[in-house]
Amino acid sequence: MVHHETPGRDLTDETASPEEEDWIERGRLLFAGPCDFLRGVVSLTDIPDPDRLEIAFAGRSNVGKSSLINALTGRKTLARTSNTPGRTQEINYFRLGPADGDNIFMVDLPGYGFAQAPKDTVKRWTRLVTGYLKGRPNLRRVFLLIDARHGPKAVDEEIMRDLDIAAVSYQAVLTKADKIGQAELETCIEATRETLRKHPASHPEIVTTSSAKGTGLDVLKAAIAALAAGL
Ligand SMILES: Nc1nc2c(ncn2[C@@H]2O[C@H](COP(=O)(O)OP(=O)(O)OP(=O)(O)O)[C@@H](O)[C@H]2O)c(=O)[nH]1
Ligand SMILES: [Mg+2]
Repeated sequence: MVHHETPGRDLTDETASPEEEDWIERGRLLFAGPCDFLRGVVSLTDIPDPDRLEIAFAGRSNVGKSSLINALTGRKTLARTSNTPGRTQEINYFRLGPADGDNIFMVDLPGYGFAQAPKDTVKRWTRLVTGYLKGRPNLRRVFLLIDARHGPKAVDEEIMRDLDIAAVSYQAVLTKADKIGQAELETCIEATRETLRKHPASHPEIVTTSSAKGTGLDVLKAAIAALAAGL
């Protein structure tokens, strides 16, 4: 599938190829179907069996992981969100697709890099998240969320290094694009591209999103549908 990085470009417009349009439609259907919360995991010993394909949303605390899951599924309260960083404290498992048919695990991770939390808490979350990211055999892709206002930070690069070493594929997703102008957005895309160049396991295409405005959701859904189809 060919993606384009033009900010805010809608792949359903006249420049989308029939193949792209097909994936957009498959993504729409996938996310129009059931998505159920399965369980929150606080210890890797409680993690579900890796018996199906899995994708995960990772990123710094408050970047918008849970909001993006809600926006993708069109359900405002599926994943809990908050203004206060550190909202998600567990590895939350969602089943995307019918319970009795083909489905995948979609995972909402606790954020990393939350400096204000107590040291022990930060350690526990970091251990949980990095342990998960390095040791999940069915993890097909990590969507690494980056706040479009700030661009990639040192902690994001640490996670990228972990994923490179573990050979886990990941793709950068810029969030909160509604909060900045076009020029700032382009600067952020360029900075992100520059960072990704240094990281072999990264997917070269960057998806720009806004959960608030719905920007880029169709592109992300299409990418997930393609992964779910085994591509
Ligand atoms: N304007 C705007 N605000 C957003 C967007 N996405 C998330 N937010 C806000 O950002 C804050 C954090 O969102 P969450 O989805 O809870 O972030 P998170 O990454 O899950 O945070 P943790 O669970 O703490 O790691 C909330 O106040 C959201 O309303 C967006 O696309 N646009
Ligand atoms: Mg969250």
